[in-house]
Amino acid sequence: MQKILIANRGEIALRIVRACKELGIESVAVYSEADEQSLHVQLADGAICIGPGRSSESYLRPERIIAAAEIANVDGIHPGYGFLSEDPDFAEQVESCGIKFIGPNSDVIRKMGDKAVARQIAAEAGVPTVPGSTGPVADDKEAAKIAHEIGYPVIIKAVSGGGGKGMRLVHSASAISREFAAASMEALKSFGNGAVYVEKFIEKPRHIEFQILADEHGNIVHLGERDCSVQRRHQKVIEESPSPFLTPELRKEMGDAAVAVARHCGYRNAGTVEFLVDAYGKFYFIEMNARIQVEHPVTETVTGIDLVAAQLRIASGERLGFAQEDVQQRCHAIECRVCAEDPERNFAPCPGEIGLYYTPGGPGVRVDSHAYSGYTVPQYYDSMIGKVIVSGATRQEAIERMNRALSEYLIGGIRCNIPFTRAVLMDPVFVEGKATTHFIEEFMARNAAPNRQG
Ligand code: MV4
Repeated sequence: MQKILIANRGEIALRIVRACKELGIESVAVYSEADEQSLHVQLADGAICIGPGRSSESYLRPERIIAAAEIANVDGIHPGYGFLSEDPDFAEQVESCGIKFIGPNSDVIRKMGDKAVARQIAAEAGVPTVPGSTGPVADDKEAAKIAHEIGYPVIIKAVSGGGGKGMRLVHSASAISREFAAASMEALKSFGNGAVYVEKFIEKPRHIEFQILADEHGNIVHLGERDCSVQRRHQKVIEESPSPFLTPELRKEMGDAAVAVARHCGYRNAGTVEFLVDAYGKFYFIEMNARIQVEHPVTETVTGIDLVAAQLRIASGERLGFAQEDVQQRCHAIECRVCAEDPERNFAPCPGEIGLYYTPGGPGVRVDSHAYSGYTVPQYYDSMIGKVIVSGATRQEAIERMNRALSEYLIGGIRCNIPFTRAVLMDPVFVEGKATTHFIEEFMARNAAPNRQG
């Protein structure tokens, strides 16, 4: 590959431009009218405007992106994350134009996009899944029957879901019909597909995901885990590796399971296998993400492997060039997402012009951000404006370094979540490595202003 188009914006578009420069690949950015001043446009070798600010009229339009790719005469398209990155129809159209889609093939994206099919693939690969339905459930009667068999509480999930939409927790038989209807309705509205499935609800799990890389010659390795338990409303806040919860034995077992899922579905390129881990250390496959993820720098920092460069090499047909035993977890890494949002106003997005802007540096600190002094955060997109990634010899050193780095990060003119994230970092439950997916909720309750009436 000599020239690629980047079908994304923001920090990930910039991250891909940087990988291209280091590999001697020409990069072409696409941008909306709201992103004309974005750093990814300025740093790419070329740039093509694909429409107005709203993503439904720009970054989510396959035909505009493919037209830009044909005009620029690129060899490949990197989709980044979000937008069209896991749209199997987009990947298929790209492939049919003779352009390399930098990701898995469209059939695999389609399979993994159906969470009930993904569950079946994992089960076939001999990987533990959460007890529940085999495939989608037809109606509330079937949901009630399965819930009765596995026992309450159960969780109803959208087949096309992810990110918590179309998901309902059900505590008893009396609520199952109502919640089945609600989940199905929400799924239909959000994804155009009302199909849902049922799983046993795992209480206070940890969300631990494994990064995998697969080349086009059958070589598959995992690059260890990321613990993403610190989430707020299904938005990750802090990610780290290694997980403070995993033992070497459990890590090996889960890593082998992740590779088995990837092998069984014929996965190519970079991907992530998500697990829930319960308090006893039992793990369950839940989903596979067929894309590069926001938190990929955590894995890059710990393993020393450049994941975006690996994606580009794999898409060019190169071999991985290393084996599982060559992958080492060399340090502890933590990532914090920096968002233009106001924690004091229920995390409302805060678009607007950044005034003063100073990014942290020093030993063991990486900042991936497209922001700069004078940059205006557009209203149309996700509020994430950057990520801080730190390394440390130990988890404690990484936490202290992150606190130091966040204290240096100055973002003027708009509200951001840095003070909130620092408070989370210093919370004893997080510091002790005991955070589950319920941690942020508990943290917010503990730190809420006391009720003065009482
Ligand atoms: C679960 C679960 C517990 N039991 N499934 C959330 C989004 C999607 N990626 C999967 N998710 C979960 N699935 C079973 N069977 C817990 C979560 C979950 C979660 C649930 C409630 C509140 C916050 C959460 C954060 C991460 C995962």
